[in-house]
Amino acid sequence: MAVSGRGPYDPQNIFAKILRGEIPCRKVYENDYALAFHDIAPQAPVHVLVIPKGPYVSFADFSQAAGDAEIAGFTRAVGHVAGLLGLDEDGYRLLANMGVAAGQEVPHFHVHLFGGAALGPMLH
Ligand code: DGP
Repeated sequence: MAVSGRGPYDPQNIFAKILRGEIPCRKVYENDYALAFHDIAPQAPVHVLVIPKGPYVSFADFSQAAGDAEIAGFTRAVGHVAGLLGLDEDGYRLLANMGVAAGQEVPHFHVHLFGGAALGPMLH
């Protein structure tokens, strides 16, 4: 079910539990500020989620409240993961859903990274 992209951070959301190690994930990469892992319901041959380690619901939260080192660390993680997965040459898609209109399901800001095939015009 889609969640509001506004409001307080819920520390019981599923990605918070993954960050705390309470729920397993298939990790792709981690740095001080970000964790990347395979999506549980992939919509492309490669479908990875990259999440900041801090408590942000939306891109608005992240871009306003995170520190410069965190924004840099997260952004670099996204680019690094694309390279790690060998997607730089053929290309890939980044997507982030915010709030009800976009169908955001997990209220912890995250970027989807899709690749490994010719992608249609839109993916969730
Ligand atoms: P969004 O609609 O942008 O909030 O997408 C949330 C994504 O999170 C969705 O593609 C499925 C994925 N997801 C949900 N629960 C889990 C989980 O427990 N583990 C992993 N790896 N992915 C999950």
